[in-house]
Amino acid sequence: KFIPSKKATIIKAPFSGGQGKGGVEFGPEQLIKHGLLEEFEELGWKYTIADPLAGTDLIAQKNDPTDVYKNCKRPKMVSECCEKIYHAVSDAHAKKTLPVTIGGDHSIGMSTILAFSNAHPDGGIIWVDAHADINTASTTDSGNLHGCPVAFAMGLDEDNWPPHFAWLKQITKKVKPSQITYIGLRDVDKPEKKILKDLGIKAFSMYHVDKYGIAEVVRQAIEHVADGGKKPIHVSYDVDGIDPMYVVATGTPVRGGLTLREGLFLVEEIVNTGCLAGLDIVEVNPSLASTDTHVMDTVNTGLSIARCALGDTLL
Ligand code: B3U
Ligand code: MN
Ligand code: MN
Repeated sequence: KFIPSKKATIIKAPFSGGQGKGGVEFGPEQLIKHGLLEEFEELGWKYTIADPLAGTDLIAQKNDPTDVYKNCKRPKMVSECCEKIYHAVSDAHAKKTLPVTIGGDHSIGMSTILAFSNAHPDGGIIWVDAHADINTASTTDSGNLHGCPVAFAMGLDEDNWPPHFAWLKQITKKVKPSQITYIGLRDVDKPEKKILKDLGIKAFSMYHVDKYGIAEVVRQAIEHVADGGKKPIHVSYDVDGIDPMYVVATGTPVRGGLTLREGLFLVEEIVNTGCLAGLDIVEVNPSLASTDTHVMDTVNTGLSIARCALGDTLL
């Protein structure tokens, strides 16, 4: 409905500055090496590739010990890279293509959902994750900004933002709490729970998936953010939403997650509405597996998410 042309922009985001571990910057190249582009071709999608971080010295920036602000780690690096990604995703929307942003860590979600909601002010966001990623600059305990992208995209606690985020402050149309819902939560910090409650953000934890079943949870999620399938939907998919038995190679695995089929079914169901208008696949970290099989389990999960999003599996 919203991307009738089957045209996509694949945005590479080999970014790891939002958390401490190395390796997540290899996510995009691993997914491409193992067949991401061929999937688009086989399924009849035209695509162009954007590489907004090309030419950025990511290694030097990640190792810069001076890049801290209060408790926030690498705010300058995160801000500069996220600004570039914001523009790349906005361009993809302006060209009426489906932006598919391949991470990298999830801090870049601040850019993708903000670009989406500026392109589609009535659109809805479904954030699939074990974590709520809604810590503010003040509440983050770890200081890792991949735990904060939703708060930044909503403009929460702006007064305490590191000064580097001036570009983001200038974007006046922020993501509204009513625009987003979560699926898969099971590791939410105490201050995050308060934020979710205070702002009335609808969230489906693993408890809800167990109690109502994934089909009902996805139905309610689509109902909540997209009027049951009348508005564009952006899916920000952190692969750690799926259980570590399928996705080992990710930075912060949490047991008790979605089965592989639940994790794919929810994408299929969203695609079935014809409303998918933006996708992120993040937190694939091939360096965090002890065997090649584990790397491939995780990479293949990312590839399966993409295949479902492109409409392969509905027959
Ligand atoms: N909420 C914790 C943990 C976390 C968030 N996102 C991930 N981990 N991947 C934090 O660091 O903010
Ligand atoms: Mn997560
Ligand atoms: Mn996340």
